[in-house]
Amino acid sequence: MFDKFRGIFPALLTPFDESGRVCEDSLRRLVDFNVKQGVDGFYVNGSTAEVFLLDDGERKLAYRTVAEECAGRVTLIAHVGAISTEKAIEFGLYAKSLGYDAISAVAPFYYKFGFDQIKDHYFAIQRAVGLPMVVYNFPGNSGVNLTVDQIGQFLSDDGFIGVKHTSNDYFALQTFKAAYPEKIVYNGYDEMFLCGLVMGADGGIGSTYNFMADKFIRMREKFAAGDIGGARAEQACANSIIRSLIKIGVAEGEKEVLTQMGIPMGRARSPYREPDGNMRKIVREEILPLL
Ligand code: MN9
Repeated sequence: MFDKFRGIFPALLTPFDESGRVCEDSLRRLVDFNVKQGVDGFYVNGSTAEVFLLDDGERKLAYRTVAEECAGRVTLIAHVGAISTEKAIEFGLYAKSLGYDAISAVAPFYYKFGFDQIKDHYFAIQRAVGLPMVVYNFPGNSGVNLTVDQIGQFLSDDGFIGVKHTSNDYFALQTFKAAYPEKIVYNGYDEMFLCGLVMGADGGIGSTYNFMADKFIRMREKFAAGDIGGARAEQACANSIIRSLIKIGVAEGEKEVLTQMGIPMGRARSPYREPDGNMRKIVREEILPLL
């Protein structure tokens, strides 16, 4: 019943033009390029989109542009996460009006809310918006550490269809799958996608998929066919690229990769760094040859 939520979902980047505004044309090209690669859907306005560096109008423009360009070709998940419950609901209702299939939200961060407050936040968003919700578990960046039992309190509810698990804790990932086999578990760290598959993930939501979804699609196919050596080779190639990205900054580097591939992405917003000669050289010499 959740089939359309399985598979490879790029967490779309947000392209900017030379004056720093959201570039609709590049966003459309990025969407189209990925649909043609065979992705199963998109995760829109997630961490990779620099979502907390966008204003409300920019965020809505991205939801709208992606929905228009996709025109029903693939599944769409809108990340609506915000510290404010009201804001998250506003984004969720907007995404719903555009035909999105599901919403997702990172836990409200910075103010160190207790679990009761976090739980109320999620349920209020899901109930008000009325779309299926994917919990975004990203303790490394949000600073919010939810226990497996706490995440289970969401997964046991019909309004919640799964979890995007961006964590090294693969025991937790397997525990979600064991307790809620019908729900969708997305692997979050691309460099460990194969670990996620081994432990039962139904797919992945990732940033590097923006420019190398084909490797992750093949990894998943090879794993499903029992070709573990082949799947490991795909992961190894992806990881050589990710190691180079980490040297230059993942957010900055991913934009430079796509720019050099012919889809201009602009620079990541400050405080992210502007691309310099070294960044461009690493992308050109270490990353592009492996794509
Ligand atoms: O959500 C992404 N995390 C961030 C997942 O963007 C912070 C990942 O796709 C990582 O960017 C990727 C590289 O570390 O695994």
